[in-house]
Amino acid sequence: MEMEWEMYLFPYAQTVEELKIKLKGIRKEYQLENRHVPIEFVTGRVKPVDSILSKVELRNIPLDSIDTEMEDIAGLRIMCPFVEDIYTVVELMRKRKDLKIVQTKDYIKHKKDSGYRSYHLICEYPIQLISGEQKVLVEIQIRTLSMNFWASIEHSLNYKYKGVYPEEINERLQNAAESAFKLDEEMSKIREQIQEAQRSYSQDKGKNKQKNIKPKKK
Ligand code: 0O2
Ligand code: 0O2
Repeated sequence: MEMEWEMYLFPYAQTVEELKIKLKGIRKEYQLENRHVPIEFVTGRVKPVDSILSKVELRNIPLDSIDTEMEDIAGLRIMCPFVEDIYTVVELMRKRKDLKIVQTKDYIKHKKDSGYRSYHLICEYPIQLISGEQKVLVEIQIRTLSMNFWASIEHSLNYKYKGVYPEEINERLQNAAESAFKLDEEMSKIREQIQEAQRSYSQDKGKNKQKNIKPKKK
């Protein structure tokens, strides 16, 4: 990569690294507390220069305003086990004091025409440079494993067909997106039933026990 690009993209690379550590920290905290972990894994990337340049051309973005016009130069992706977890993670993000959400896109309640589902947060993240603070725009995509499976494959096909699919493939992709979402719904139902079964089991256990001494949490 040319030195100038590397310097220009440094704040974005720093943002991705910092946020990856922080988001993985959330995962660890849930694990330590023995609670259901709403994050399966986190990935991040800085948009490659050639992708930035193609988007600049496609959208007619002036080169001197890509820092405000292009929201996904820094990109984080959070994969969740269940659809409900996505909204838990969104709430966690809202409460954070180290970033500011400037836009939300709920492509789960309003899926895209392609069949794409995910929840996107566009955030402003302040990083500390030797020259002072810089606010960096970052896109955080939050999705289930199933949504990720569909999007990864569709994305690689998109590369081949440049977004214009033959009608039959288009239809199959739409069907596959619906099947992926049905899988999410089915998994959520199974989870609810298990939780219910666990609740009634622990209630029964509680009745039979005379003493149930546990250290109190502060
Ligand atoms: P990257 O590429 O920068 O994201 P740790 O060992 O604690 O640092 P973690 O996440 O607990 O990391 O380890 P794990 O779960 O073995 O994952 C290893 C790497 O693979 C992690 O990336 C995960 O983000 C990534 N990963 C795990 N499962 C999947 C998957 O199903 N699909 C994809 N695409 N990636 C996955 P790193 O190490 O943070 O690097
Ligand atoms: P990459 O890095 O190749 O993934 P808008 O102007 O708001 O309507 P915009 O700015 O394109 O639309 O943003 P959008 O659609 O909210 O989100 C952009 C990113 O979401 C894309 O990045 C993809 O990562 C993902 N995405 C959106 N739609 C689809 C889709 O139909 N299929 C797949 N696989 N991913 C999708 P880029 O720009 O493609 O870059």
